Amino acid sequence: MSYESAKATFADWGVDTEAALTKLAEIPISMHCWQGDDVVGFEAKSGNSGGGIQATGSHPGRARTPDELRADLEFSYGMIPGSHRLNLHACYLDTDQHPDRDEIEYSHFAPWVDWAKDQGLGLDFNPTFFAHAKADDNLTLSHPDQGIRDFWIEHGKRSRDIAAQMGAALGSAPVNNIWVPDGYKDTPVDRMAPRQRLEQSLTAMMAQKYDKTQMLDAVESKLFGIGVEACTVGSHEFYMGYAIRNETLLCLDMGHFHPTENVADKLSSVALSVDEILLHVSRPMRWDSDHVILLDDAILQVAQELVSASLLDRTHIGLDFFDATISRTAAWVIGTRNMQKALLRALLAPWNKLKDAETQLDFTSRLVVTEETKDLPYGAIWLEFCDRMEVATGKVLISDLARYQTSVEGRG
Ligand code: RNT
Ligand code: ZN
Repeated sequence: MSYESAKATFADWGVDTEAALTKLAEIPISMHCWQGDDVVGFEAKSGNSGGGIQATGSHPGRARTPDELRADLEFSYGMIPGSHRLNLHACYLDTDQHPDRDEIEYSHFAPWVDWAKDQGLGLDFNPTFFAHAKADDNLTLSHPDQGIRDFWIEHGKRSRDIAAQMGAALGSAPVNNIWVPDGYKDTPVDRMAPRQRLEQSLTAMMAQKYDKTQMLDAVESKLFGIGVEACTVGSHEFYMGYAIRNETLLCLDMGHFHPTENVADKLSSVALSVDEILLHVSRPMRWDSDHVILLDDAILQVAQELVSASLLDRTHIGLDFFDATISRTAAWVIGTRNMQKALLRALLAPWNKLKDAETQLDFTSRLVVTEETKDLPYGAIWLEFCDRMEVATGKVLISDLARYQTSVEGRG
């Protein structure tokens, strides 16, 4: 179907496709660097990522250096319509020096900032509280040992400072997201003490205040992880309360709740108590939280809530998945485009009709409209978007992705 006739079909439902395309082009997605190298990073060490977030698989082509990762990112952004952001983790520093986590400085990330400037990308940042000898107990900011807590507090302080300097250099405030793996494999006898220690460490770490135009603090909860099945110190209730009391962003990772919980349902509730939200869009599967996102119901519902509840302006959309069994670049491209496709569908919904029906308790009409509009020609609108943004679709996309993957397979 041509764009013009699809546009007329949507107009019939009272939906303005031009407005939807304009809006979609303005929504940045923060693509996570760690899909490109299986969460390994560029520190002088080998081994797995630790903290229960190991990527599995051995598909060829993993980026081994910052230059390889940037090349893969450039290719991937070229396949994604619109202009976006890069979400960097502190373990992805780019320097010949070997600073420990409590020694990192802005200069170790300056090449990323120069590159982001050159590419027209915004940056986001994350302190790395895992994959380190001082995290081997699965306790960091809540560790009973003051020395270990101080080490991680220093890492967190430096990360915030680095993020603020990145923000100043790029004129766009990074979200600095804090996730710690802290928890217990078996049932603890004291859940209060570690939570008090985490609270105190966070307070010490965030004592320095930064303007919201420089950087934004976010905190990320989790239900459980491999190795911390019995108790996660930074639970949802812990960080929800923390974010409200301390006016930070709350990060909702879609893989960090019980599988029957619906993260889309949480957005409006959370938005009544916190100013801004960070999303880690992910796809949980059984005990794993990080499969590549599909255009599935969970993603569509999150996008619908962002549009229906007018939350786009105060939600930072970040992605969080890693799959080492497939092309890393294809995973980025398909996952990010799926987030955009979900947003496009949400922007193309006849919200007035749906909300009117609901207010009048006419649930029959609501059902008929949600189901009938599933047949609308979203594909033609997406093709038009990609066309205007000059990115490939369909068979060309498939062959471009395959060609790039072949070109990196010699990396070993
Ligand atoms: C882990 C969290 C966290 C990480 C990244 C690498 O469960 O989701 O966001 O995935 O920091
Ligand atoms: Zn996450």
